[in-house]
Amino acid sequence: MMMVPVLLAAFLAALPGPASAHGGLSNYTVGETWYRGYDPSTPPEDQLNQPWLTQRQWSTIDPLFTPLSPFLSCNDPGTPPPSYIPITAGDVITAVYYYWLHPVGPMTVWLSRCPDNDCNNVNLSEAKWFKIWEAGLLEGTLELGTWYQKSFQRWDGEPGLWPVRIPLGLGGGRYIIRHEILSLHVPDKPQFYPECAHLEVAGVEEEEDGVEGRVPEEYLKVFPGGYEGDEKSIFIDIYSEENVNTTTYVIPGGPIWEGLGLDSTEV
Ligand SMILES: [Cu+2]
Repeated sequence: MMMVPVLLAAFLAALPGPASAHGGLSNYTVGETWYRGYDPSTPPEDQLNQPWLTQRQWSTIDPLFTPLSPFLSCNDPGTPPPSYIPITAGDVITAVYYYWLHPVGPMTVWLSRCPDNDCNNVNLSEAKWFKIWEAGLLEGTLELGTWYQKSFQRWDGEPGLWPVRIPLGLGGGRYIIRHEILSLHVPDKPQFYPECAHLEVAGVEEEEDGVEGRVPEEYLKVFPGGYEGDEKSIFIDIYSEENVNTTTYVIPGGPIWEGLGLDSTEV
C-alpha cells in the first residue's frame, strides 16, 4: 500500500529546482489572447496594481487542507486584481498550469456574479458560486484508475491546459471564475487548490423580471460552507481495503448549471 505517494516523493526529491509537489493556476487564455496570472514567487508589489492582472492574489503554491478554510473561495489572501478578462458566453477559457503533479481527485470550475457589477468589493465569504464544469474519476478504481486530474498531470515540462466553456445563456456582466483542484492522494487529508480571476462576460440581456440568464437558487453555494466538511468524497482513503474495488466517485458541490444546455465539458 501507499506505493504511489512514496514513489512520487522519491521522484520529486530528485528533481532540480522547486522540488515541490504543489502548484497553481498560472495563466488564462481566451482564443489567442493570454492573460498573465499572479505569480506567488514574484513580489506582490510588482503585480497587484498592474493593469494586466486579472487574477486574484494567491501567496503560496501550498494547498488549503480543510474545506472549512476561510480562504476556500479564492485562496489566501485573494486580493482582487485591477482588470477583467473579456469573454462571450459560450466561448472557452483555458486555465494554464506550468506543472501539475498530483493524480487523484476532482476538478471543478465555478462562477459567481458580482453584486453591483463590481468584483473588487465582493465579500468572498458571502459570494454565491455555481458550478459550470466538473471532472472526476474517468475509469477504473479510485487508486489505480484514470482521473481527469491524472490526465492533466504533466511530467514533460509542457503546460497543463484546462479548457472550459462559459455557459451559453449566462446573463451579461461581471463574474469571478474559480478553478478548484482537490487532490486526494494523502489518506483523509484533502488538499484544495482554488484560484480566481475576474471576467467581463458578454451574455444575454436581462429581462425586466431578471429571470433570463439568472442561475436558480438551488445551484448556489458559498465557500466555505458549500462543502459540509465531513463528506466521504473529501475525506477518503483511496488505498483502503474497502475502496480497493470502488469504481465510482461522487464529485462534491452539487450539480452543474448548464445554461442553455451546450455541454460545457465539450470544448
Ligand atoms: Cu501538492
